[in-house]
Amino acid sequence: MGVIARYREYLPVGPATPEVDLHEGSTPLVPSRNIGRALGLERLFFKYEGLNPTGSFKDRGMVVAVAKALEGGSRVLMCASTGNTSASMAAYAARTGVRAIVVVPSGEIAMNKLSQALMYGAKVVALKGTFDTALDAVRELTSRYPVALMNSVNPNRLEGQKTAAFEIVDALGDAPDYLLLPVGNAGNITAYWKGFREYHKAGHSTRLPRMVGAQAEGAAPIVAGHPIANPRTVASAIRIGNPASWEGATSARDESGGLIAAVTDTEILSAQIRLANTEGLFAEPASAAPLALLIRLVMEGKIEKDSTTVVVLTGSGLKDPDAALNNVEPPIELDGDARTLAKVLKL
Ligand code: AN7
Repeated sequence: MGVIARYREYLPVGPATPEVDLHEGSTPLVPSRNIGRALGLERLFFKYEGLNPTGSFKDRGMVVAVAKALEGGSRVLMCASTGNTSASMAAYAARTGVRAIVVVPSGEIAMNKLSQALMYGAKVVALKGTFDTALDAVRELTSRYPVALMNSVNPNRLEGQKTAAFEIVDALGDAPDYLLLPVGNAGNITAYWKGFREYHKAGHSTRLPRMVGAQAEGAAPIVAGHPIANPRTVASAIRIGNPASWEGATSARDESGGLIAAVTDTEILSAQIRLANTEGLFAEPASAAPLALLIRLVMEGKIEKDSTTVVVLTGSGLKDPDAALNNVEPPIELDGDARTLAKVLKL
């Protein structure tokens, strides 16, 4: 079952909305076995969004946005992307038989995300500049031509993405105390906050979480309080200098009593390895940013040890293996038999 079927009553869909479904959503809320204990946190969970059909949380919003675009008669879909949005849009466009055009910042997106968009049959344009340049161009074109804008400025994207908050409440029986996630274009933090509030209002939870957003230090416009012209970070998914949902992010932060802070690339990569090494969860660098922030906040004594904390792992580590492989030992190259192998391995 996809998110439209599961949460239909909370979504802007009706009898005229076409059925679209890649079995997105229903991702596991994995309890931490090791990091939580090491940090002294009793209840730490990972929302494992890398298990969505195209490997990121984007599928939740895309399925709704594509269904609504089809309902409205669109035949051409377009987005700007740091990679995951384009992969997701291309998949749902392929499934429903409409054209997909994606504009990505040239040389700035992970190869595996690009391969997804190409394999699903999208027309891919690598535009010189940043994600923000690409989004400006896409916004202009979609306002002038009969082409549907599929970035998260499309409200149907956020409607679908809010279902992740519902799932967390359904799994825990209540909202967590803290919800940590990466912030790039800021759609997801906006969507989660909307989801938690709606579900609370519907009586499914007794409380609301504090929303904690992580940006990368070289791409932290919301933390800095102004747009960043040339965002820099190893976490290419969140290499964004002027988030479209800026206001949504700061409202989520302020209304929930949360915070948005920046972590360094070193902290991101070390959190990424720790997550893979000690939990068996391989997430892409952007997804490790909120874990890096959590580690810091715990050290600073800013998270109560008995709190229920959820870290959203927004995308699969398989999306961007290059970023990870720079930080692990390469394979041992060996020409030999079992005996030499045993010796090298010190068995
Ligand atoms: C893995 O694909 O912006 O703050 O164009 O791929 O809602 O933007 C991706 C963003 C976090 C940030 N984690 O979410 C795109 C794109 C992963 C991501 C984010 C993205 P938003």
